[in-house]
Amino acid sequence: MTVMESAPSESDLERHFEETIGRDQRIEPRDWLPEGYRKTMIRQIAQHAHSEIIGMQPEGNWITRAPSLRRKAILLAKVQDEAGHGLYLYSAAETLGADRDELTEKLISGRQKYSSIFNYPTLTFADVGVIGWLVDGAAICNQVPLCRSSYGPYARAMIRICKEESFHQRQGYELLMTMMNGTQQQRDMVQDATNRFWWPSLMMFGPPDDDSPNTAQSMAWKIKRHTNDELRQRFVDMTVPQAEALGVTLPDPDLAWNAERGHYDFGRIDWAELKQVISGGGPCNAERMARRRQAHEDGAWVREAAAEHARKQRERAVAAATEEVGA
Ligand code: BYC
Repeated sequence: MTVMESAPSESDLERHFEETIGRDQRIEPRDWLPEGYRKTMIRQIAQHAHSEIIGMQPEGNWITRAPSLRRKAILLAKVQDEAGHGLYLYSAAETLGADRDELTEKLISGRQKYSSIFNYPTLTFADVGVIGWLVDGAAICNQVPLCRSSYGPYARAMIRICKEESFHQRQGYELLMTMMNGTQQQRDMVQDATNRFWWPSLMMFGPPDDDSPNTAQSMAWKIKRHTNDELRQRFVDMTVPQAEALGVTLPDPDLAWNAERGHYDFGRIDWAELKQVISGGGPCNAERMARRRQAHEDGAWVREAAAEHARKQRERAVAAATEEVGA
């Protein structure tokens, strides 16, 4: 006589989930997971994917006007990497049951967010360098700990993304070094771009911890490994010496080494500005969304052709199978 094993109860599954997290092991797509975890993970991964895709716009703006073939090749490669990051991330969200079309629909209808930083204009080629240095630098700070995030497909995607981000950061810094060794006009461009991007880069880490509704639960689930303020501080500490080596001034008169804390103190961030940009009122929100919508519409024929191709393939496979059975 065989003994039928009874299906695990919801509380067994929940205990198993909590124990997996507690042991610092990964949650995989085959595992049971609480609905809240699934929703949080989809929210974060989708926002991250959208950020990569929208993030192609500000720099893409300079591809046709890059000052040399070398700079153009580098910039093209970087922007293509960002498309790739978006695609890995959408795939990671699909392992949680999210539908990619739906995610795109939510982005273009404004129901899902993307990073605030991409709502600022890129006015000169120095912005390309500063985005590499500060924006990708902030992204690395935020994303290296996500390689240890509890959701397996996200954490693994992040390993490759971080390697590529590190190339992005270096190309930005190298471009700025070159400009700083150039003419006074070039140095002024770098300083101006730094002035415009410094504070928005600090905002990329999200609201302060006491105003961050998702941090506590995401830390408990080990989705996030550090709080927003911890990572922001790490970024400031890392960047100040880089600014000194570059010879630019960070636009914050309160920036000062605090020997007691072992960290740099910095000035007050304008959180009203972050709120405004997140809620659609930043300098380029409308432009970024209009461009993304247009790209989606322009791509309709590709989606239709791919769907038609898949339909024909299926039809042929069914016909071949029927023939085989009949033979
Ligand atoms: N912009 O409770 P909180 C890149 C939202 S791509 C917009 O702290 P959480 C690159 C937040 O979503 C960089 N929204 O949230 C690409 C939440 O809203 P909902 C993208 C923001 O999730 C191309 C609400 O505010 N990186 O590097 O615990 C070229 C409350 O916040 C922002 C990622 O996506 C913001 N800055 O923490 C170059 C990294 N900040 O959803 C470079 C992955 C907060 O509740 N994401 N919000 O309506 C994360 O690490 C976390 O999601 C965050 C926010 C730290 C961003």
